[in-house]
Amino acid sequence: MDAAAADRVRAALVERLGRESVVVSPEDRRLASADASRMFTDCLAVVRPKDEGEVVALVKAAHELGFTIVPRGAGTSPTGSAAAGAGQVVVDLSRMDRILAVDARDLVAEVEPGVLCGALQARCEEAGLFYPPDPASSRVSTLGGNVATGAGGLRAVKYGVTRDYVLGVRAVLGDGSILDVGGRALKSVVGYDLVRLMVGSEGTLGIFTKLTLKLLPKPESAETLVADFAAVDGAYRGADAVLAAGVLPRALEAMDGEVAAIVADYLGEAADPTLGSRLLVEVDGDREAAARDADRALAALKAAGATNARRAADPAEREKLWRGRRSISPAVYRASPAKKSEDLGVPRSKLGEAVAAIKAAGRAEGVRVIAYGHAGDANLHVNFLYDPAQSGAKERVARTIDRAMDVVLAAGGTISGEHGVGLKKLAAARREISPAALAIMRGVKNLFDPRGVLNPGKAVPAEEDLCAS
Ligand code: LAC
Ligand code: ZN
Repeated sequence: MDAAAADRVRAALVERLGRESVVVSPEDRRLASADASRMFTDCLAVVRPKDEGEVVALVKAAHELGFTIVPRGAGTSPTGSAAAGAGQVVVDLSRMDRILAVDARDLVAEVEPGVLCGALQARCEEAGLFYPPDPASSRVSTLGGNVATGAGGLRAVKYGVTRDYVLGVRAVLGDGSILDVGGRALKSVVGYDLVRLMVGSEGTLGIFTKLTLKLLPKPESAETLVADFAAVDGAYRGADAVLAAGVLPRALEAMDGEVAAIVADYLGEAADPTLGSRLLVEVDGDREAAARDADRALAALKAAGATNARRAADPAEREKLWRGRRSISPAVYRASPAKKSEDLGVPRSKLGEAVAAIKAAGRAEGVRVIAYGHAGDANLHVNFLYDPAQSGAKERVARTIDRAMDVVLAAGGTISGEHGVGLKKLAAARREISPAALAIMRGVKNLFDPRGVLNPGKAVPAEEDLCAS
């Protein structure tokens, strides 16, 4: 699309949707095109709809004016699910941010897609309720984005991931029609599970306009424990020991000592140079059950070799520990000129050896590899740090990542536990998804979005990619 055509599309969008909902300044376009993948070029325009009617009008305009649409929550996708480029209009759903209902008796919330995950969590807690999914980004990421990417997070080991809390979805499909599936019934087995299909579809099947989410009663009490180990794999052994002791914590988060040092530096705190690895554990339940589980977990951690295993001293320390955990991603960004991050999953029993094999691959290529992640669900975040100015560094990182994919796939794992495929992982996804499954996925895409206006080229490798393999 040349500059004159782009101007015509912008003018037509303003005419149809009004100045309040259409943003065309170069700065706004650049900001809305980027997500945490840092893969983007400037988009054509940004539409910030105030309601579903404007979303429908936008999809119809896409057909008539010839652009494609990139749905966007808060842009925290590390894989490029929300990255936009030339010829694309970003639909930023942040204005559709009403919590429509929090119903204690139905145990259900109804929200618009732009509600921040943390805002719903807080609202539920005020009402004695609990929305368990808790991506590390929950303070800034939106529920629409969480559902679109099938976000996981810090409490999955006990409570499951976002997918497990989505009861209903209302979405505008690629032809501008509305799909309204699921609802307030906590159980339903009627027809194919289209609700589940929409979860993790990364904006390629529909643009969410309303979500119905399941809630739980709020646990009375939660306790946070921290355990330090001299060995780099100590935290993984500690996580196993806690589960083997019959305790199911709501969080079981491991990090390398190196990662803890990077976070300490980021937060302006002192680092412990002797630390090999650290495990954060959070148990919850009624007061007595949480206290008993904390005691049992501490005993298991000490028996597994923790040099220091203790309860967070007070709510302030608890908050500090979790703030540190949530800061890992931004802290690592600051600690290295460049990083690639992978979000791998393996069967639980393979976690320690997978990390060791990936680090060995890094050493063989001279690439610094650091690891942290959700040890409870064996969902591993490995970061590959490098300096792009060094000749051959990118290639060495690419080879190390390829080797990491070999490791997890050979272990029966997955190339993404929670971040999705986006743009970044299309080649890797082709290694995991069978040709038969890919054909079905492409058929599904075609049913939901026959003319390919919704987030094209993301989430599911295209046919050309398949032929190229
Ligand atoms: C985390 C993000 C990167 O767990 O998934 O911090
Ligand atoms: Zn994570």
